Amino acid sequence: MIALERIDPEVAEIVRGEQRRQNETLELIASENHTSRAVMETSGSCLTDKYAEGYPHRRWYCGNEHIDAVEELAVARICKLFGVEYANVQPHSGTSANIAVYLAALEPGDKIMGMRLDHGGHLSHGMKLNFSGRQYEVVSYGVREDDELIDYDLLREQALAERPKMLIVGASAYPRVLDFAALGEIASEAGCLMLADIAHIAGLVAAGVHPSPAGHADFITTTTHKTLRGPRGGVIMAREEWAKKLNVAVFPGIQGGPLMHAIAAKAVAFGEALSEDFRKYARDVVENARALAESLVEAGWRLVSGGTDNHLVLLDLRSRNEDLSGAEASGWLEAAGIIANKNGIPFDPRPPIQTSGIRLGTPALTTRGMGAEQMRQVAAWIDKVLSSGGDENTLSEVRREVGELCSRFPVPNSVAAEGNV
Ligand code: DSN
Repeated sequence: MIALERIDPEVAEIVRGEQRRQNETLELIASENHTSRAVMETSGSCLTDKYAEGYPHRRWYCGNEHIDAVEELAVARICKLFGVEYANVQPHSGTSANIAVYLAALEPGDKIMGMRLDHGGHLSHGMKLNFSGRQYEVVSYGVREDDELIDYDLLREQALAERPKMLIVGASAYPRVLDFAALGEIASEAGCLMLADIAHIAGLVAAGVHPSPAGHADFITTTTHKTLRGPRGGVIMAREEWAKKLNVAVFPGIQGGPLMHAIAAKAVAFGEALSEDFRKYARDVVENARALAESLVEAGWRLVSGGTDNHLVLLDLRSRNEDLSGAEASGWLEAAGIIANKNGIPFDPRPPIQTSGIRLGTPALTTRGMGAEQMRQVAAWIDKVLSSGGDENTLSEVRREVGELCSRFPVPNSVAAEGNV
């Protein structure tokens, strides 16, 4: 940050502050992670200066030989990683990737069937205020009330009765395995297309720790910055037969110039995800989530669906304190240096701004090198904070202990990790 320090000390101080915050707190937001220095460097490279509307060797502007090379590399690497025929690495985000799929495969007013947002789905899967809920006719499926799992028989009946044009599967807060093979069969039986949005679990899928939708879904979309541990962005994958329609849907359909610094950083992250180290990382993410879940259950907290198969845990606060909301609990945790988000739980009596749950994820702590021992400690702190009634002394005491643990596990992309601060 030498130039930034000199030219704009005000912004430099803000960036340093954020880096300190990341280093000194525990990041348990399930959708966040810490990228490698290589991904970070590429994101901040000269590729940010280049306009490259179009696709490799078919650009609107000149001077794209290096840009073409990096986009082709990103595409080749992600196709290898997920075993797919086609990928478009230009979407700016996961939602942009979904918009492009809808634009390529649906007409306004077509029926889509996605998971309810309040049962763990995503805004772009048909939420009424989102473009997806306004542009298309939406039917939603959810989880069973008794075990909080997707009921595949019920989903099949609903799909056969509703005959949507597209079944959308994937979630932001579902702690269990998604059976893509069963979902693919349901989609075929109902005669509809299937989109698997694997934004949360992409890293686990890439590493073979979660079943893959490849071969079962017509379209796969993902973000690149969650368990996949790349820069912010999105990707679409499909069979080659969809290539032309999807390419046109992304550009010129919904985007202009691609963010080439982000695409180059995606290439770096996909290269990292192809390594044996990354496969171990993904296994550790899941083992850590299990260790966190088991310790929370031992402390008397109820988890949605009773536990986890993936990287996240949804804790039902009512199980120990009927009066504690997710909004209040996440505030106490933040004061203690534990960063998590309030999250609705299935059949939540509280509104989304309050919620009865908190969502906890292990991707970022696992990237810092933490293991089961640290997860048990983190669970003990969470239990202590949530049982404290918000007592300031307790929160400060935990905050100090959290700081000590953080200093032993610096964020890998930070200067602290290199011993420079
Ligand atoms: N905001 C993301 C999450 O936290 O899951 C989903 O887009």
